[in-house]
Amino acid sequence: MKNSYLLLLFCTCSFFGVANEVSTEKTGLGQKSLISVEQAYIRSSIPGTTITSSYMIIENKGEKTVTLLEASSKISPRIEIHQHSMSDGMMRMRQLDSIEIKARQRIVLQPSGLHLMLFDVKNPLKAQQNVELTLSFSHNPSVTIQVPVFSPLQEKRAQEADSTAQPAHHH
Ligand SMILES: [Cu+2]
Repeated sequence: MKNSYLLLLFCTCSFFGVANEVSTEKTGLGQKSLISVEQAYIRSSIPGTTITSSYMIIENKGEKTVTLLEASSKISPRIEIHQHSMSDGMMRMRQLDSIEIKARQRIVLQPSGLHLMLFDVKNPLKAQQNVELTLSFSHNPSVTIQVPVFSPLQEKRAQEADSTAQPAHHH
């Protein structure tokens, strides 16, 4: 029980749902982005740890499949795409190489599901802070967004405010 509790602390599941409407979007090189990112947030750091996670909704507004290849930020030298799943009653996660987003599809990164895992975050992330995050895609320009850092309470409130986006619950 203690091990699984620690895992949950690092990476999910205690809070469900997705966050608020803030997020801005800009693209490079004048090429039009067909990707929209909404409700992005990063969890504030748990004291004494250097790992945290980020959640958002990524929508492909185009007519072609786009693949999320990578996420990067100055605050972390290593950001991985992860997927959670239940296995033998335990929440586990594995790394994915990429996420395919089909035409007109919305991909939801949320606790207990897909998420970005940020490693080696040297300076603790505090609520009220914004973090610049760049998402790299195939067949689409990179998207750079300003992602707010949420405290557990803010995350909970955002989830309550957005009851339409309930993920599947696991018991
Ligand atoms: Cu993870």
